[in-house]
Amino acid sequence: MKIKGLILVAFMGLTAAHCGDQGNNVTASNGSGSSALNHYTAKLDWQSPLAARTPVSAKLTFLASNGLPAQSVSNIKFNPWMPSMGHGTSTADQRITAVSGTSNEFLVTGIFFSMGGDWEIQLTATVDGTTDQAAIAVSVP
Ligand SMILES: [Cu+2]
Repeated sequence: MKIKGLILVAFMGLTAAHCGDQGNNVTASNGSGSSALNHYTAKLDWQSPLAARTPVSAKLTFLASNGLPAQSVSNIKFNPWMPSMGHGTSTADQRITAVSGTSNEFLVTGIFFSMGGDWEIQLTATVDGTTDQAAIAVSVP
């Protein structure tokens, strides 16, 4: 499932230039998504301006259905997917680490969008004992 449609990313040219295109006023598009069973809500806070072909990081926060912080979260799968084109991207450099002192916050580093456009993060996680999926829309400039 996770590697379905995975495309191999050409690593040439990965050190993409500073485009320096400040004129766009592009800000990180933070977002959230509810799980399919409404068992949890996942919120994404991008830690830096979103960009294609450059590793980016996000804080991922899980709330229980009552809006309170989830008490336990495990088995997180974080899969960037581009619905309009039916492909994912490399997740080889992704790392998910728990934010210490919390039960429901994680830092996801090394997220690599292989191209700009409309993506979604397809999440799977076991939250307070129940495994469920959520999707969070992401617009990558
Ligand atoms: Cu695409």
